[in-house]
Amino acid sequence: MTTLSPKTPGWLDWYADPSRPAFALPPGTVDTHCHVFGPQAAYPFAPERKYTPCDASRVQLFALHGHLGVERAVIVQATCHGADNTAMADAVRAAGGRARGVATVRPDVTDAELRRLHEAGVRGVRFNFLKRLVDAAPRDDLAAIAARIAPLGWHVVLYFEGADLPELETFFASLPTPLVIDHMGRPDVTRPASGPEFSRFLRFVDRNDVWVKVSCPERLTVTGPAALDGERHAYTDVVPFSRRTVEEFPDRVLWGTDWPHPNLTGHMPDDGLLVDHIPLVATTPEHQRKLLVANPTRLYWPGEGV
Ligand code: 0GY
Repeated sequence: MTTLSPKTPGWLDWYADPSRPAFALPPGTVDTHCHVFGPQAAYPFAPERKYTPCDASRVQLFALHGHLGVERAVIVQATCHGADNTAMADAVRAAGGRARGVATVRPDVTDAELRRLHEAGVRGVRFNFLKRLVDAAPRDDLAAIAARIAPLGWHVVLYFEGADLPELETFFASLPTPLVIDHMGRPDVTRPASGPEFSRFLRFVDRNDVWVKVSCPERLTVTGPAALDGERHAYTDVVPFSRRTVEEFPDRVLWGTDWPHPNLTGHMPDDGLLVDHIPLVATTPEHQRKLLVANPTRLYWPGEGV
């Protein structure tokens, strides 16, 4: 019998009983950023991982999506599984065409493995620059991976801290694929959304073939989930950043839950409240349709003609 590793001390489990959102997601809504963790007994975590999470299975993910009204998903490989994409790829296959995947691969990945991942529904790889999550990978390795996946029509998902963009952006601009940026490039939301740091980020988006996930208000917030106006409006300090992004790039923004919310230490969000955050960010039905349906469908299910 395999011994299961205990969770990282202080680990917060995902919210077991999310509220029903007041905002009705439009038909065809895609959650472009969610993960599965294990279950560990079936899909062991990677030895090089930096945290051990609770289990968060595909069955639990699909149940959450049913509850919220999400119809399709992009399941992003979580760092606790390293470059073993089995749990993610099995989840994508199990969704029967209603999910796509984003993998983690090493430079020595074989063509056969890339083909197998593509057949499962994988359409991108993720490059992660957060030292608390992964050891740094040589840029030559990342460039080599990008060159391998470009002919498949895949993209590169980038996860980095806003403060690191000046040092990374030349490298990002050299990559031969479309780019998808996680969580708005993690801005410091105590600074103004109209200030130089976030403006630089948006200039980078403007110059390049870049999509932006306006996701993770619960991770970026400093003020927290308090519903300041007595409505179901949480994480209001993040709104100026996400709203500016949606208004400047309505055709290149994506939304995601980030379920099961790895590594949050202060609080675990109610996923229903995260859905009710959307109309604060995309304030018109047209912007909501683009954010939730049209843009992710174009990126992950091209050919459907939305
Ligand atoms: C996220 C954010 C985090 C973690 C991971 O793969 C992961 O471990 O993505 C984080 O800790 O900020 O996007 O899920």
